[in-house]
Amino acid sequence: MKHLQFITHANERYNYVEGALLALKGGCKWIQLRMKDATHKELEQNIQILKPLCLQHGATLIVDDCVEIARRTAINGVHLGKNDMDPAEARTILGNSFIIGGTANTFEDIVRLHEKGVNYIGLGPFRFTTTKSNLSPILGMEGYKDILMRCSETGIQLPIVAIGGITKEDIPELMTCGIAGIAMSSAILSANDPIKETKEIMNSINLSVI
Ligand code: 3NM
Repeated sequence: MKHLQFITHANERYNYVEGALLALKGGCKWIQLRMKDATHKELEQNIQILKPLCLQHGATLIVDDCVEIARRTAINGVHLGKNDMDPAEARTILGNSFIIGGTANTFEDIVRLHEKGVNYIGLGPFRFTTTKSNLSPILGMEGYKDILMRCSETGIQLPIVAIGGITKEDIPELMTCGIAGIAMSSAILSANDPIKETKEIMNSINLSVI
């Protein structure tokens, strides 16, 4: 599992591809192309730009929600939210060589996604964020500790990535909960120097790995 996942978002300074490129230049090895309101054509155009860039930087590229586009563009995989395609159906379409991730907010979500054969879980939100609409209930540090404990008690070994309003300062304590990595968007894109911020985040995650 790569420890930092960058979630694309457009703001007043950067479009989706520019933001992703800054994260890649900062050493991030995992990009999730998330463009909630985009057409399939716009998504595919951005994939055509990002795919070679990710390859050059040795990074994994996955797309949010669109299983068919992941298959057709032969990127690394897809991330499925709660209202997206059933992960078991996605597995039938994509086979075992694609990565399939799933969004969870509770321990029960994780058990269900585990049974459906996802490769990793995005567990969140850690705190309030405006990057995603229709947020699930906020978990906070205690939520992660409790859910990760229950995973370990039941022997669920899926990599779990924390997401939602996370900043660099949260990383050391979050990593002690037993998560495999951190997914971030606005903390990187709103930093004065997103490349430097990404480097510092990567360092902080690496230092926290037990
Ligand atoms: N999913 P930021 S929170 C894409 O809770 C996404 O499942 C979430 O961006 C969840 O780091 C979120 O700017 C947004 O908060 C992550």
